[in-house]
Parts: sequence; C-alpha cells; structure tokens
Amino acid sequence: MKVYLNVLVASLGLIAGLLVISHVSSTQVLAQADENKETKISNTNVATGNNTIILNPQETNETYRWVNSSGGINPTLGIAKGNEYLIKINNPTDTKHELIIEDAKHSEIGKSKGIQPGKNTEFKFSTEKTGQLNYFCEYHPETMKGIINVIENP
Ligand SMILES: [Cu+2]
Repeated sequence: MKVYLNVLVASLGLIAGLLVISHVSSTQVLAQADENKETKISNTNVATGNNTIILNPQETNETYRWVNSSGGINPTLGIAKGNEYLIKINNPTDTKHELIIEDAKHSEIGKSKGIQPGKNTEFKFSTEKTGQLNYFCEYHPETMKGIINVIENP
C-alpha cells in the first residue's frame, strides 16, 4: 500500500509541474500577441497627429515593463521628425524608474527625471533626424525597453 501511495504522490507532483509550465508558456504567448498588436496602434501617433505619448511603468510577474494607455507592453512608438511630443509618465510601482531615449549610436537625446513610486512626470521631446531610436529605463534596461520609429513629417 505504501508503494502505491508514493507513486500517487509522485504522479500528482508531476501533473502539478506540467500545469505550471503550460500556464507560464501560454502567458508569454499572450504577452507577445499584445506587443504585436500595439505596434500597429502606436504608429498611428503620426497619422492622427496625437502629440501626447503615455508610457507608464508596470510590474507583471515581478518584471517591470513600459505600458501605454491601451495596455501595450514596451510598445513601438511612431513619431514624425520635427514634431514636439509630450511624454507623460505615471509610476504606480514600488520602485524608481527613469526613461532614457537614445539614437543608434547610444547618444542620449532625451530623458525624464527619476520618477519615485507614486509620482508622475512629463517632458517634451523632438528630434530632427528620421530613423530608429531606442527607449529604456535607466534602472531596468533589459525589461523596460522599446523602439521609436521617426519618419518624415507627412
Ligand atoms: Cu524601471
């Protein structure tokens, strides 16, 4: 009888492990799908002439990421050369963040202040060159990062 019990306990452990693994991978797939969807939506900043960009830190599964107003994760942003954009950041998390914008040569071309938990800030940003910029958090550069596509002013 004891042997049967051991086998039963081991099987239950295995099933629980498999459930955890399948849950984690489906969560990642969903996050990826959101990211793709957001790429399209954010690029309409240029087309709609919307010059306010909201990027908020968010903590999900103990990982910090940027999210925009529609919940897009580390969204790809589209802006037009020469236009001035107001970037608004609200920090609901329990730690400090700071947004940095760099060009392809790692030259810093824009930044927020350090944003303490529960605080918000905003800053104006524009660039005179088309091409691709990178944005990231000074303190979480591996998980809080995205791309800004700068196109000709239509
Ligand atoms: Cu951060």
